[in-house]
Amino acid sequence: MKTKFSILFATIAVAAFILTGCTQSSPSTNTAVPTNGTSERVEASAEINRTHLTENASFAADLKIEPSLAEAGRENTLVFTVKDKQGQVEKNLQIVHEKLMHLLIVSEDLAEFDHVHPEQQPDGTFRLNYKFANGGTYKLYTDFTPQNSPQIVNVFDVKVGGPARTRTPLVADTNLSKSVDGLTVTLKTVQPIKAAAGTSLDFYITDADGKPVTDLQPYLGAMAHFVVISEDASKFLHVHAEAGEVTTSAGTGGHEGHQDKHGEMEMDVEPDVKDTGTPTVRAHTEFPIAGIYKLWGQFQRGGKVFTVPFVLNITAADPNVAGSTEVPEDAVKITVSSNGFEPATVPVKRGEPVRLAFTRKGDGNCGSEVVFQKLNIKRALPANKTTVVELTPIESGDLAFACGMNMLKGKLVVR
Ligand SMILES: [Cu+2]
Repeated sequence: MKTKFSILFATIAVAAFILTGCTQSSPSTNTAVPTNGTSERVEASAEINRTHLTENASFAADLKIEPSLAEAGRENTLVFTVKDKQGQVEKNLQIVHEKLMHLLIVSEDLAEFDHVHPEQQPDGTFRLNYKFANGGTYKLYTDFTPQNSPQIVNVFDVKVGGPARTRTPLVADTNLSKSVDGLTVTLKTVQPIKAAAGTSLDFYITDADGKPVTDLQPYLGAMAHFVVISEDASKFLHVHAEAGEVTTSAGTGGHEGHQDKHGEMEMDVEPDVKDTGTPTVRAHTEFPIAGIYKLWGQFQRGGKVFTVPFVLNITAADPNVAGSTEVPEDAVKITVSSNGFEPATVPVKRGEPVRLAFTRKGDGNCGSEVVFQKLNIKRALPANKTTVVELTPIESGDLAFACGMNMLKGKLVVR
């Protein structure tokens, strides 16, 4: 559910999750750094551009680099200071997923990715010694939650001095199966993924022997972490998943129960590691606009963090979403009227993504929304329009759906 396209957004689990035994060090999870392909040198710049990804925030971080210019290949100290609107240092931040501050560092071309955690100092500043791999511009997304505040994301553009590498073009993956250090993560989703339509992303994780992984460990208090950044780096999503519970957060404009309404993109994550035939981790999300996005999934197993990147091409929103009566060719067409859902029983294949096109005839019925309780999917059904719901049934049996008042009922029969 998007709100405004013009503003940036961020999302994260809002509930503070305090663990006393949290990891002390912040192991760098930098993904394979592309090798330097040119000898061209980038000159560092002292100018650090900051963009707010949170609307109407009462707090903002600033960033200073010590020594004054960031230089590749050596330790630079990143110093973040969170301040209120009066410019006072705000020390009182909430611990969210074991950390007071999360920092995502990506190169401008999204080829390099790192998820690290600056440490708070007695003076309230957050410091981290960090070595950039190459010269060039990096985007630093800092993510923190002051007391009595929604989660806040600021992004900083830092021009790092040093030898540049060749820009890595961002090309959508044709193979959605990725192997990283013996772990294979396969993303299964409807193709193509359409903007402005809910979609599920199912991640199947197998080990080197091809066996489903059932022993993922919580990483920073979550079963999986997802970071999604649009090609132009203007859209950012950071999600922490809780075992057995759907989480999402700040910056989202959607479901009830979310505490903040500032953003434009959301992702719910449900871990499911019980059955071999089911995805290891599932995420429901909605990409706000068409374009190329890079997604990094982070999973922990055997004490090691695996960072697995995907590049997704999100195609333009279906015209039906905007209200035409056309529906995608491959969709199952379901009408909603005072007679209920027609058809009310829809056979679907287990593990196969399916599109359901709900056309609501008139507003003289209670079908103003459709709810798949079990999947935590709820979509508005405007009158005389067609709304497409995409999902992948993962369990055999009946998968019920109903109108928001639970009066009109239907089911998918999953085989
Ligand atoms: Cu983090």
